[in-house]
Amino acid sequence: MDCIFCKIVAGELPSHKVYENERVLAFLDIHPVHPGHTLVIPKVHARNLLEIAAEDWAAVAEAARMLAIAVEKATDADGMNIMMNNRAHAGQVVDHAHVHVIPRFKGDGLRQWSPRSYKENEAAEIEAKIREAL
Ligand code: DGP
Repeated sequence: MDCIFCKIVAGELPSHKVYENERVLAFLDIHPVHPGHTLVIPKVHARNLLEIAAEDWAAVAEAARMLAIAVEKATDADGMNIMMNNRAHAGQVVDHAHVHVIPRFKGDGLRQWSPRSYKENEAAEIEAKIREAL
């Protein structure tokens, strides 16, 4: 499999590693929103959140929590975004699950998405569909 992040895990490609344990690796994003922008990945390949094993996700989520605290401290950030793109149409470029840990600064001007309002009955309908899908 030709996966960039698997090659980073295997040490075949260089990276600035900031943390690892038996399930998880965290390293600096090569194109940071701000310095300190970190990616947290499972060592075992999974394409995205929708396909990752529950145990690996639990480990990635806990590492992202720890790293949010560490990156905020290290960069003196004013806030932190924890983000994940899943599948190409949601902005995922690298097909190995990864959580972005991004320091944010007062007035940095980044916008994430444009909110909208629900139409009549729309919220109740999607609420029912989500409950049914669980
Ligand atoms: P996403 O759009 O969520 O799939 O983000 C992928 C991120 O991966 C993007 O911010 C840049 C980063 N990236 C891509 N290739 C490499 C690489 O070879 N090394 C590192 N450190 N980061 C990479």
